[in-house]
Amino acid sequence: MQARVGFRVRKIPFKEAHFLISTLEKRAELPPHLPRKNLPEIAFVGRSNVGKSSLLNHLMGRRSLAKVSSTPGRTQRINYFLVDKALLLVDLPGYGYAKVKKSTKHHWSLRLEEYLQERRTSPPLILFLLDSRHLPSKEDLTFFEWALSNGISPLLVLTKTDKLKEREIEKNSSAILSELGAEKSMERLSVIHYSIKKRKCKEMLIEMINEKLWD
Ligand SMILES: Nc1nc2c(ncn2[C@@H]2O[C@H](COP(=O)(O)OP(=O)(O)O)[C@@H](O)[C@H]2O)c(=O)[nH]1
Ligand SMILES: [Mg+2]
Repeated sequence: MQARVGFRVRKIPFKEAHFLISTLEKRAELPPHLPRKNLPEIAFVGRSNVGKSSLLNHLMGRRSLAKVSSTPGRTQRINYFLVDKALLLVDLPGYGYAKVKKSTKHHWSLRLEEYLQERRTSPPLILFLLDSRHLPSKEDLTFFEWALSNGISPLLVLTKTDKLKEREIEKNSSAILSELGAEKSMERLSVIHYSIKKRKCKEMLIEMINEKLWD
């Protein structure tokens, strides 16, 4: 994935975003006015309520670009956003919300997999969100293994760190990484401790995304 202007790699500043399309379809037909085809994609993956939509809004400095729901499990659609006319952000349905009917849960995980397998660009940059207060769920572990075995090394975002004390963040972060078996894949894994209440998190994430996109 290279976006070069002359010989310089272009940095995406995450300044401007607009909603493109919301789809239940297996493969989204993106609107024809895209600047070009095969834009790099950044997908947000994680269980319902982990903070995917909040992160997307925080990153773009918008209050309600992606709908933030206090009722978990509401975002069933795949929502596409165009950023700086240079990449697509993809807000995927969350998985693993206990109160959802089993058939619906199955449907969601299937759709996540479909998106990942049928993506237009390869591979997408995946922001894998985990709540900094909890150990990964079984589904988190399954997803992580699946990603690694498909050659995708997600950028790990530990969310809601404002709810923890500094030393708890470190402690939980080690426990989460160890649970993921991340020692084995350490060199490929980037981790960020995130809070939508801290501005510097956003700037750090933008740096990390740009590094990942153009390395
Ligand atoms: N304190 C705090 N709350 C957060 C943070 N990120 C998300 N939340 C809250 O977590 C809930 C779920 O967020 P949402 O973005 O809808 O999660 P999604 O289901 O993964 O899209 C909302 O009530 C958010 O306000 C954070 O960094 N700090
Ligand atoms: Mg959401």
